[in-house]
Amino acid sequence: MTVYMGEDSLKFLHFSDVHLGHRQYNMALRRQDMYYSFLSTIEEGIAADVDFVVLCGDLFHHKNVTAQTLSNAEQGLSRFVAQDIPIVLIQGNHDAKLYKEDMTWLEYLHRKKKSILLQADVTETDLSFRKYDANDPGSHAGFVDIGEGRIFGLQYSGQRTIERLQQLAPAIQTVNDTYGKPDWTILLGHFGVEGHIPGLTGGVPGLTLEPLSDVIDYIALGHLHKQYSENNWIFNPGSLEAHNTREATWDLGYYIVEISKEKAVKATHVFSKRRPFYKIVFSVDRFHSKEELLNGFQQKLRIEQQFLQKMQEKPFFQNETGIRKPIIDLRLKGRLHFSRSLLNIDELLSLVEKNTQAIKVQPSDATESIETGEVINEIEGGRDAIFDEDGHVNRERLEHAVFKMKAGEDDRFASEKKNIAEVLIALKTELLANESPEDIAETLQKKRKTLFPTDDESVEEDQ
Ligand SMILES: [Mn+2]
Repeated sequence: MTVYMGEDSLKFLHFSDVHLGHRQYNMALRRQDMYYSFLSTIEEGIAADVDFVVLCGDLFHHKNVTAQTLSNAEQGLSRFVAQDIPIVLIQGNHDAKLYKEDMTWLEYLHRKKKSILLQADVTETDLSFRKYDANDPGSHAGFVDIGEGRIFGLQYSGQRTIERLQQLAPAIQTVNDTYGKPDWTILLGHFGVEGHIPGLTGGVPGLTLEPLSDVIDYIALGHLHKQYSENNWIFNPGSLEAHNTREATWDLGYYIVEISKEKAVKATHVFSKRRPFYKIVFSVDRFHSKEELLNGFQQKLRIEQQFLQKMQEKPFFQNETGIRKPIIDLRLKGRLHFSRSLLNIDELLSLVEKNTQAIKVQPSDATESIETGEVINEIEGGRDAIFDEDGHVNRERLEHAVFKMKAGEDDRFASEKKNIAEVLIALKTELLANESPEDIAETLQKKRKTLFPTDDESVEEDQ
């Protein structure tokens, strides 16, 4: 592969978290959506005339990649290869291998020269980078020189991320001493930086990256599915598609980045092409019978349809055929004034489907009724502990209270019920962030050791 370098600046595409093969809601259509966002990003990168591409982890969603998914990955990457555009990538937490003795699909693609896989060689105490050799690619390289610049890659490192980040600056210095200092340097990483997603655990404090400021000009990240950047230096583009309703409310996409000869970085974030998610919040407070509620719901749908249409018309929510059918998040809230047994959610769902052409409607029932009232009375602090100033249920508080109540019911845990509730919430957050089972287990083990230091630990030896 050769690289064309512009006269005064170079341009690259930075994207991440493609999650090819994710059949969200068990739907083939959602898997196609992941592929579509990948292909359209590639096409847009090529149209922008980029010199090279960096992909910061989670190309694949599952470790057991199917033939269809691998074929999709190869077809996408081949478009860059056909244009002589090098694509440099790293391993994310989703790109793991199926068996210990196996190789990852990223290694397979590297050996086939479809892309260049970067990862540091690590031992218990040390970290180093090997130079990429196109004549002998091996399973991976540590860094690659492109034009006058250099790209380093750090694979997903889970609980060891901070430790490895601390080893980076000296390892990069060693490479620069051996091979000469390049004009510009990019680091690829798959980890989150603290402070960008409320409630997220396991992020790296921004300060950890400070020592890299002398040796790195652009930190290209992936992992958190939300766009953020810091100091025109750290950049996270977000995933290409939304993998849950919360992500759907975030800015998602990719960066087109220009670096001038003077190393001035100009990164432009572009929304990726994805399916619209639309949220309908319906309050049941005003209705005193099922019939009233159904009428009110139909009125509500007529209004929401107009807003939905405006959303669907945004260019990044369209595909080559135009408007795309949405995914709808239907949230019911408020106090129900008639028996819950009369509230037929399926009936509401089919009304939504009929009126919006949604490919999927996800209900969430947050209504309060006679039944939930009983649970709330049992909770320490009662209503005041659960409802906010406006009288709405505060989900986090309710969750915390229920976890605390459940832990308190068991004599072994009663004395630590508040801490246990916090551990459960931390585990839930990690689960929802798609952390690997190994990492979640590690968090649990750590917390358990802190809370119950005298426990028998033999169970932990079980792999
Ligand atoms: Mn991801």
